[in-house]
Amino acid sequence: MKRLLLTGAAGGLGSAMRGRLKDMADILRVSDIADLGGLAPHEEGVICDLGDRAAVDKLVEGCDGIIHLGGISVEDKFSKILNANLLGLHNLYEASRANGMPRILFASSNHTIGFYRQDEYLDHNAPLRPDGLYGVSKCFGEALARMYFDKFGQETALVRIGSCMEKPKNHRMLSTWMSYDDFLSMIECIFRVPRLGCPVIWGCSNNDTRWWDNSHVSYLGWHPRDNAERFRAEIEATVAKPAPDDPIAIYQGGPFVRDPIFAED
Ligand code: NAI
Ligand code: 15L
Repeated sequence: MKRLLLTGAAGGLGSAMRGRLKDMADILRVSDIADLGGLAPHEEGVICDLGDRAAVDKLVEGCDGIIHLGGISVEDKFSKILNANLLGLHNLYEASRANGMPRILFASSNHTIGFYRQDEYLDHNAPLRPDGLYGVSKCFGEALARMYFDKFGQETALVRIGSCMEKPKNHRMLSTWMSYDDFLSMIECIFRVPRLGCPVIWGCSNNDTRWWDNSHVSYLGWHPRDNAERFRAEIEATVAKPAPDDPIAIYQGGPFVRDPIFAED
């Protein structure tokens, strides 16, 4: 494709994926509210607050695909979540509708279903059970995307990312981890498949102890290759195992289930 937009490009995942996306498009438009650092020759940078409707309209103009990672990525005050994850999503979808509806990858989260137990195996039909306001905002994003698909035909991959980082950091992430390589191959499949629709895709590697069933999206041809199991010995040697009655060890959302509702200033 000619121009691919990556929001949240200054964040943890955005920074890790930015270079890896080089061959996906002639131009990678990287965007964030935070400093984007130096730009590679194939990149163009746009500083933009997702809550700013006019700025998001301009941001999306001329893009043939969107990887939407931008937003609040952990539990926070509702006002912050409201601006970035609710208003921001609405702005993005309206901008997309006005600009030819490029295919979107929406970075949803396992925190849409964080209150399921770790001994439950879920498919995409499992009712939502968010574990905080952050998780609720991702449920909103999924519902908004679905509505734009049903009403207008806007295609979106609703990627419920588990834990996408260099390597798993604790026992829970042996189930939820997704490697950067597997995320990249998923992105390639999402933008290559002739008809995407608006599927939920569980974002985890081929972990022995994964909790999620992706068989409904076999048409994507995505075959995650990594397996967190190779880090088990290291985790067991270096990270204290939570007690079995600790919510971290009980619920799929792990520590997020214990977060309070943060007070506004
Ligand atoms: P991050 O917090 O490191 O990056 C998010 C980026 O969004 C930041 O650079 C931030 O400046 C930007 N942002 C925040 N508010 C903004 C606004 N109003 N306007 C424009 N940009 C704004 O998070 P991370 O880990 O890189 O995650 C990326 C996305 O993937 C997030 O949407 C997150 O919810 C989602 N996700 C990530 C997971 C992971 O394991 N890294 C797991 C599940 C979901
Ligand atoms: C998320 O949704 C967060 O954005 C990320 O920081 C991780 O904590 C991840 O979930 C997780 O559950 O490990």
